[in-house]
Formats: sequence, C-alpha cells, structure tokens
Amino acid sequence: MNETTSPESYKMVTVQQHIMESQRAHPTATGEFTWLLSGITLATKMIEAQVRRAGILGVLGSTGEENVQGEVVQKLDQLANDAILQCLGYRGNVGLMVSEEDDEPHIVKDFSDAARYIVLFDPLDGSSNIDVNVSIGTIFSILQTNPETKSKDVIGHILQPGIKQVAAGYVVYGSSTVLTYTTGSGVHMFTLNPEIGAYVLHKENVLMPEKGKMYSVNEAYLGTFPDGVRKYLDWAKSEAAGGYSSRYIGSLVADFHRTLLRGGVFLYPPTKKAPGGKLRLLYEANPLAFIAEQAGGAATDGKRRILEKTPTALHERTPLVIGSKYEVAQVAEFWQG
Ligand code: P6P
Repeated sequence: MNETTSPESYKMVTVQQHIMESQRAHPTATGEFTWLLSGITLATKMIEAQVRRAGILGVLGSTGEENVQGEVVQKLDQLANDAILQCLGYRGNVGLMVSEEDDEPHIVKDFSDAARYIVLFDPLDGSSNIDVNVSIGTIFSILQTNPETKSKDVIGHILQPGIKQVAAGYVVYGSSTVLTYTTGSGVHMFTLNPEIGAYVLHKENVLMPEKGKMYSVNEAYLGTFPDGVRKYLDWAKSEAAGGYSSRYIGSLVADFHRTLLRGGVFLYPPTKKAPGGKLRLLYEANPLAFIAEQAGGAATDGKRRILEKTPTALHERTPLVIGSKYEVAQVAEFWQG
C-alpha cells in the first residue's frame, strides 16, 4: 500500500467519532451525549437537503403565519423545526426542548431523570435570507436538568445562565455545510461530505484571532444606537484604528462564523425598534458566546459577560457584542467610557 492511501495517512474523523473520542476523556461519560448529538446532526442533514433544493421543492416563501417573535414563518423554518423536534423527540435522554419557533417548551413524554438533557435551538436562523440564497444556519445549546430544581418546574430547569451549558454549536448552510461545536474542550469544525452523508473533521481546536480587521453591524440603525456604540464605530472608521473593514450579511450564523475564523467583532446593540436588543439569549447569544469563549474570544451585552446573565424569560432578547477579545474590549471602552 503506498503512503497516500495507508489508513493512518487518511484519517477521516466523523463528528460521532470525535465526540466519542473526546468523551472517553470524561470517565463519567456514558455515550449519551454522542447519541444526543447524532440526533442533532441527523436533523441538520434533513434541513440541508431541503435548503439546498428549496427553489425546486417549492419550499421557498412564507407559511403566512407569525411565530412567537412576531416574525413571518418561512416554510423552511417550519420544516427545520419539525426535523429537530422529530429527531430529538425519540432520543430518550432529551427531556425538554425549546425552539425559537414555539411559544412554549416541548416536554418530551418521558420527561424523567433519565431524560436529563435540555436542547434549545433556533432551527433556521436568518431565514428571511432563504429566498435570496444567502447563508443561513441552525444554532443549538444543550443544558442538563438542574438538580436543585423540582423536577416538574419546567421553566426553572430551562432558565439557567449560559455558563451551565454542557455543549453548544451551529451549522451554517453556506457554500459548504459546516458544523461547529464545543463541549467545553475547545471548538471543532466539520464539513458535511454529501457523498457519504457524514460530517468530517476539518479544523480542530479552532482559535479566534486575538484582534481582527472587521466590524459587523447593521449601520442602518446608527441613529438609534447608544452614543458609546456610535463613538466606537466612528473610531473604527478612523485612521487611528488602522483600517477596519465592514462586513454585514444579516444572518447571525454567517456573520459569527466569519468572525470566529477571521476575528473582529459582531455587534447587535439596542435600537429604538429593539431596545433590549434583537437576538435571543437562550438559543442564539448563549451558544455562540460559549463557542466564542472556548475559541479565546469574548461575548458581552455591552456591559456583562453573556454567559453570566441569568435568563428571566424563555425568549428573552439581549444586546450582543461578540468576537475577538481586543475588539470586544474596545467596544466596551467606548460604550461604557
Ligand atoms: P437586522 C435574522 O433575522 C436575525 O435574527 C439574525 O440572523 C441576524 O443577525 C439579524 O436578525 C439581522 O437583523 O435587523 O440587521 O435585519
């Protein structure tokens, strides 16, 4: 056998293998998490199959309904939501599910000590971009039921601060489909290989650059940002800042994925339209903040570390400043200065 095809030279690692290998490092691991994650990856493959052919499957456009956020539900939002609920509903170890699309949590019928995982997700973030073929994504956060909470206090189990997450991740349906996740031991990236239908490891222990050259914000709202945010943006555009570029896709997962790899900062500050910020704490800010910090970056609401915020409501929104440590600190300096 020549070198290029010998088994050790071609080490293809799937996400399931990667999870199992990393779980072996935790003696208490029972493979439960691997089984749970395989439900999520299966759902995202089902979503990807619909997203890739949306135009010819007749699944573009809206359902004509509105979700709890008051946003028009796209057909693909509903399909993505159903796929995740279906794939996770029978894992046996998932007790509760919280979706951006649904007002109330889903209590899996056998919600018991065995079903100790809680999965919170935005099934298809950025879905308003679907019809114009811009990257969109799925974001997920995983908690465990809180032993100090009475077992039937569903909301009590869910409203835990982001530091309690046991795992978090996202899938970006872009030029390729990339899964990024962390279980608290670094950030790892996998590309979906459609020929074999598996997520294959392509970048392990991803680190966000300490400092970047991009800021990402919707400048249409400049007039209603807090003064300190406007001062930061004025500075970022000045010679003194050293030449930042502005990039804004309008799809959180895509804007975050670029920031994770290239560095810089993504901001969604309070605006007149969204005085508490637009993005949701439980299933958007928390999972991405967990990933950002695991990659050496930072995430705040402009003042406080995102992961230390104790949620008070299921669909609570938060301002978000996330990215390289340097830029997140710069924003805080101008905003709080
Ligand atoms: P705006 C998409 O609707 C979304 O929730 C995020 O994916 C994205 O970052 C944000 O809203 C864009 O909001 O107000 O700039 O259109």
